[in-house]
Parts: sequence; C-alpha cells; structure tokens
Amino acid sequence: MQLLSNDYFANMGLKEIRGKVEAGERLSFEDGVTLFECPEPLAVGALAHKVRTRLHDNKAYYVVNQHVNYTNVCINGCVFCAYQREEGQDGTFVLTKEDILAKIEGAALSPREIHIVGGCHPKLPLSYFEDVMSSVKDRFPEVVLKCFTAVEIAHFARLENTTTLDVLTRLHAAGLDMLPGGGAEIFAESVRSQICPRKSTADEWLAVHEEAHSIGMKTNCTMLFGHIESQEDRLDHLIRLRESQDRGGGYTCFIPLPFLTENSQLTIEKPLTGLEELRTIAISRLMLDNIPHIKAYWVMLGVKQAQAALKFGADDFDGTVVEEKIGHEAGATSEQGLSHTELQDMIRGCGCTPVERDGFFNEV
Ligand code: V47
Ligand code: SF4
Repeated sequence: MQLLSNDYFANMGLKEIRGKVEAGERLSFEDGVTLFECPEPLAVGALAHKVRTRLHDNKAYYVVNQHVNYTNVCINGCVFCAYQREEGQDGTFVLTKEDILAKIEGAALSPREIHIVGGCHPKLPLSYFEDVMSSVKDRFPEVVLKCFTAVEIAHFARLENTTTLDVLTRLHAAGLDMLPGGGAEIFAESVRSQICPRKSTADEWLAVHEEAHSIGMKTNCTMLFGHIESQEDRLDHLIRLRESQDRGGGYTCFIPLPFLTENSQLTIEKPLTGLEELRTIAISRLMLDNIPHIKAYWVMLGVKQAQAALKFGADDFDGTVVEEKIGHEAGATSEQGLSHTELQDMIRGCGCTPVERDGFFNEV
C-alpha cells in the first residue's frame, strides 16, 4: 500500500534516499546527515518502517528472559552511570553463584535467555565467571546465556593477565553463548574521553566483538545517545558498527539507548524529545543495512515509546526482564518486568503480530 506519495518524499528532500531505500542500496554518511536534518521525522520513520517491514513483515519479536546484575562495584566510574559504586561504598553488592541461581529459580519463569552483566569489579577472578556460566548452564541447559559486555571481557583479561580471546574462549567453553551489546556508548574519542574515559576504547570494544564472532559467537551492539554527542557522532558510530559487521557478520541486534538523566554526574543542556528518539531509531534501521534486528528496549524507552518505535524501524520488544537496575537507577519509570501476556498485548496494541523468540532470535 502506498501511504505517502513520491511528492511528499521529494518535498522533504528525501527523493534520492528514498530511491536508495527502495533499491536496497547502502546509505552514506551524508545521507544520514540529510535524514537528521529532514524537517519531518515522520518521513524518516516511514522509510525505516518500509525497511523493517521488508525484513520482518508485521512481526514484533519478544523473549522470555531474565536480567541478573552480579555486582554494582565498578572501577570505571563512567560519568553518565547511575548504577556503579566504588568498592567499600554504601549500597554495594556482589552476588555469589548461589545467589544468581536462587534469583533465576525464584523467578520461576523458564527463561529462554539470561542476561548477566555487572560493573568491572577489581577482584572477582575469571574462575568465578566460569563457575557461574557452567552452573547456570547445568541447571538450565536450554537457556541462551547472553552475558558480559566487551568492556567486562577486556577487564577480566587485564585482571587475569591474558588476552581477550583467551577469556572469550574460556567463558564460551564454560557455557557463555553470546555477548550483550553494552559498553559501546559512543565511539567518537572526543565524546568517550569525556563520558567514560577509563572504559575500553572504541577499537577495543569492536575488537572483542570481532573476536567473539571469529569463534562462532553471536553478539549484540548498542549506542547510548542524547547526551553530549552530535548527530555526526551518532552516524560515525552506526557506520563503524556497519563496517565491523561487514568484517565478521556476528551482530544479531542493535539496541539504541536514550540517555536517562537521573542520578548522573553528566548534566546535559537539552534533553531529547520523544520524536528525536524515534528519528534516531529510524536512522539506525536505515544505516545498519547488515544488522537484522533493531530492539525497542522498553525498559529505557518506556513501554509507550517502545510501542511507537515498532513503527519507526524497530522489530524487537526485548523481554520479560524481571529485574532491571541500570536504567532504573538512572530514573527509568518503566516496570521492573513485564509478563509474557503483557508483552503480547503491548505488541498487539500497536498493530504488530507478537512472535516469541529465543536468545538467538530463532522463533519458538
Ligand atoms: O552499556 C548506562 C547504558 C547499557 C545509562 O544486548 C544507560 O540485548 C541510558 O547494553 N541511561 C547496558 N542508558 C544495557 C545494555 C542492554 C540492555 C538490554 C539488552 C541488551 C542486549 C543490552 O546501558 C550500558 C550503557 O550504554 N546505560 N547508564 C543511562 N543513564
Ligand atoms: Fe562501570 Fe558500566 Fe557503569 Fe561504566 S557504565 S561505570 S563500566 S557499570
């Protein structure tokens, strides 16, 4: 069905980009600038929706999953992060393997995916993480273990005085299936040096993901936006991910994360509007022509905005989650978790067909 006329896109200055989108051609950095400058976010959204529909029809995926954070102690002190604490500070925690298993069993969810991440703790040895992976896999053999950001993998390697490839190989052998997308933030060094100066560099983050791909692991990727970065920085980030995917092909899903401002040391002049969030999600869909899925992460977006995102290029609604700390410490107003039925109702509520998936995006 032709909802918007050729003239409409031409009047919006998007005639050429529309032609490329129709032909499945790659968009350039300059095309991305045009999309950010287009006076009408709905026109950008319509193009992204076209691509999303071509790839996934009217489906919106969701997963029965559970998040577990093993510690909030972190040596990195990223300026934007409301979650981390210094060792010895009030309110710190470190979960034992038994605590982690008890949390998963306590939720009584039969999850298909378990997402385990934490701060970069100065003392936890790699053997702790290997033990957690093998114990969770023993107890839940069917589950996809999506754990540890590239930043954590690089941290474990430094503590253990070994390579990131060695860490990945050992954790993979212990049961780790894939890496989540966190820690990418914004790749541009001028921004990274201000918001997360002690974190792995962009090149380190990309190298860890490409190493994971080289040993057959899938990974996700993210972008934290709406803080001090420019639109050009966002495009640079998306293009670096696209180039990385061209080299290895192991990214499954991209998660655009709008910056939540509460309890953060990072003050920003102009918070994002809802439409700017949606435009950025749409541009992500259009630029990342080689990454199959775009996640509308309801925890950070809020459920209503996540529903709208399903019409602006996103095709995945993430999952039940159960307990979330990183976004909620930063002021997320969403629930802690959603039920299977709530996820289906929310997806149906915006006119999409809910499709349950596993951690690898296989339909179940
Ligand atoms: O890397 C931290 C971000 C990320 C804030 O791979 C913030 O399926 C907004 O990566 N406002 C962790 N964002 C979350 C993440 C993730 C979540 C769900 C699914 C997957 C996946 C990955 O959260 C961090 C950082 O970029 N973050 N603080 C904040 N104040
Ligand atoms: Fe640590 Fe991650 Fe927070 Fe940075 S974002 S301070 S690495 S927990």
